[in-house]
Amino acid sequence: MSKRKAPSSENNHNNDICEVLTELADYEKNVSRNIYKYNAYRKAAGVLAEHPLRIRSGDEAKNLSGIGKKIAKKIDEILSTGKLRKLENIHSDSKNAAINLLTSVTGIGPAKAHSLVNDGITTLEDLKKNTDKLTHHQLIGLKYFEDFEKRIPREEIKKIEKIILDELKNLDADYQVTICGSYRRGKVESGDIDALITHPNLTSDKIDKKIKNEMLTSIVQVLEKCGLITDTLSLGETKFMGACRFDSEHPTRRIDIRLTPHDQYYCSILYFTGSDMFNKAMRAHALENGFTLNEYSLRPVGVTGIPGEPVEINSEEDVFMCIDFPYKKPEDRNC
Ligand code: 8GT
Ligand code: MN
Ligand code: MN
Repeated sequence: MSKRKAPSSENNHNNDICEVLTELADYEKNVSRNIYKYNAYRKAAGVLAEHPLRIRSGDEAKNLSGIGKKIAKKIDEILSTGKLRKLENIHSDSKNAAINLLTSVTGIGPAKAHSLVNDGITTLEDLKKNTDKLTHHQLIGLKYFEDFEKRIPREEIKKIEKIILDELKNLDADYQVTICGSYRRGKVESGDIDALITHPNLTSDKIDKKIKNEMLTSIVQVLEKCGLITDTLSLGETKFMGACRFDSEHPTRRIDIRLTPHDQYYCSILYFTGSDMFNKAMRAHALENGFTLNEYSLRPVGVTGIPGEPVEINSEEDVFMCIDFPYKKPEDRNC
């Protein structure tokens, strides 16, 4: 994943309000560490971003799902004054600013950021002087901080996609690769590259952790050898997080690679395409229709509440159809 951002600003009639709510969400996540409030602000921002009209008052906003009294009041303040005192106060607190900066380094979460700030470490310069306090992941995050902040143009991801396709074809012609995330949703720029890979020989009924890990390791090795992958943040059984670079003229980019069983490929594609808010809405819809959906499978939930055997899924459309949810193309999943 990449660090969360505000909902898309393209065609968003309530962009200014969404930006404020997203900043409040980040504050709740990183500083207050209140995930409940974080989710509430993100949900409100998502609903407003999708609303086809400009909201004129808090009262009007309250008619939308996910917007209650407190957020409505904030919307009124933003509409009448163009700003929000609560956010101004948050901005004027230097501890908040430090936590925000530190959590924008990949690998540094809210808890680590708090402990660093308590140790008096508040800037990137401070971090560079205290590398003994950082994990390997955090050190790489610091090393490429400026590069990782840059958005990746679609054209560059296309070229990187081609390299991955060509290299894997040489390794084994049966590999299938899909670049998911915001790229698959048609965005002109992305925060990172999310590559999903499967192979017909890899099925969930004969999962062999060792074989899976060997497969992922050999994929990473091939991509290192050709010069694409430059650093490893973490390498697990099915998930690689790292850094890559098209060539020395381009910045170093964040790349996530996941290896998924063939029979779970479409549920995984759906999940990793996102957006995360679209996924939330789709999962909720699935539950209302008696199914539980995750990155692996779609399963019916009986009266007992215990999920049954996974439904056979051969396309993304299958998932939409099973839960009676109107199909949306990846480009229409940007909420
Ligand atoms: P981006 O351009 O900022 O990278 O936007 P993105 O491609 O939509 O976001 P991402 O963070 O790269 O996540 C891509 C998908 O991965 C999301 O749709 C989400 O379902 C899934 N995802 C992960 N890990 C995590 C995580 O830790 N948190 C969240 N919220 N989503 C995650 O794979
Ligand atoms: Mn990602
Ligand atoms: Mn992404």
